[in-house]
Amino acid sequence: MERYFQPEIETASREQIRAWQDEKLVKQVRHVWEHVPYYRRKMEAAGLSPDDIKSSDDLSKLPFLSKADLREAYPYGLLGVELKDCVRIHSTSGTTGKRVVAFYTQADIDLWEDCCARALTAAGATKDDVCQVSYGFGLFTGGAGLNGGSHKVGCLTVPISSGNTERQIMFIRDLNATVLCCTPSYAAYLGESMKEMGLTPDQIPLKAGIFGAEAWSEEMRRSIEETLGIKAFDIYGLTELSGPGVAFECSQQSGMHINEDHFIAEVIDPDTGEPLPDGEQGELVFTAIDKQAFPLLRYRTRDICVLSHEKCACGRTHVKMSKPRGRTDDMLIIRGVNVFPSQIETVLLNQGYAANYQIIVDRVRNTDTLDIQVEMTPEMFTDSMGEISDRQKKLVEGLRAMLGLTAKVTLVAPKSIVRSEGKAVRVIDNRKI
Ligand code: DLL
Repeated sequence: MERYFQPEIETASREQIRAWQDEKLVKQVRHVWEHVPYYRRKMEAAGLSPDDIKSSDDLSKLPFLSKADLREAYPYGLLGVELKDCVRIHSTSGTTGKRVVAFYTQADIDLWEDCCARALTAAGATKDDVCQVSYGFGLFTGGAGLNGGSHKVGCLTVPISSGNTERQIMFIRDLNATVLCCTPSYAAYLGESMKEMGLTPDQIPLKAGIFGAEAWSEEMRRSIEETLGIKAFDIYGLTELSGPGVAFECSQQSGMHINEDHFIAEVIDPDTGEPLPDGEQGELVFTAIDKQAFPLLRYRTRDICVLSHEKCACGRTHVKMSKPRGRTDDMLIIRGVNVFPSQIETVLLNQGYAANYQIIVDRVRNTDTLDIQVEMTPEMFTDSMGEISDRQKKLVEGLRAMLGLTAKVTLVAPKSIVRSEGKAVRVIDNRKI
């Protein structure tokens, strides 16, 4: 039987959802106009005042916000409340190594945790469950979001964070964890490790998984479900909008319901900015109509997907988004960590290399790998293995500091990386996702 965390909201009529959105949007626009000078200037430049926004029909008049705006306004420029009313930040890495910082009031955290509780409940979790939260805790939103949601549902929560696979498996078995929250690649890795230990799906107590923060295919879903003996649910979100739980999968596993009482979703043509109808693929744009501390209007996610208002058999009435089918920018997500090629380039240039490099990403035994081939300059070129190995080590360290990830670095001879006549292809992504 389908369970809802907030049935009156999750199964509300379309008219009711629309009425909430209209009312909240008008209020939010006025709030932003009065409290966020950065956005007010954008509205003024577009010749708009809050009186021009009378309902969600007027949404497309509002100017977009992009990651570039967030960087420009860093750190406090988009705050919608006084700093003393904020209780937490989370953060995500940015192209220049400068992070985007998102702020939360207590009400924002409550709202976000409700969204995560909806996701957990849709995956079948109840207060009888033991929920192991194996997303990272800290500035990353995965751990905190699902941890809060799990508390709201009343599960016995295991805030183990990511890593230390042996301990993960020990807790799953000893505490009879029934729900697992982590990135899909980590779920696959845990599954593989348990298989190697000789555990069959019926010896693994897990029954459901809530996996997101990176792209994953239906094939990967099936393989995780088989190895762990679970049903695997997708969850979507981004730091700028709170974190996980902006959208989540229900029992139908065919797209993610967007929490439309808090977020208005649009799909736009990334080139023209024109809103597109249901079923057409474009860039996902969100307007946060309830958030206080970081009230982003028409935020361009760069995620490419399709929206559908088709009736869902689960009974939920909120619009569904397809799995994101890629991004409009060059951001890579490697083991759940956002990586921009420009960050890698910064490290190389800082250590005296030229911008002749190639980034090769793959997925080996369900774990993302990051290999970087870097050309030595003619001045650096040497036959001494010791010298080369020292240089490689220094690059690995610099990259770890910048990205928070371990990469494999191979130094190659000058002029051995193919030069491009047009745009340089720096990234070769061999992952089948
Ligand atoms: O990844 C929040 C999150 C944590 C979502 C845990 C789900 C589970 P960021 O680090 O800010 O936030 O990265 C956001 O990750 O714009 C997408 O490109 C990508 N992404 C998130 N969820 C999915 C998903 C978190 N289910 C960026 N499928 C987003 C594909 C996803 N991509």
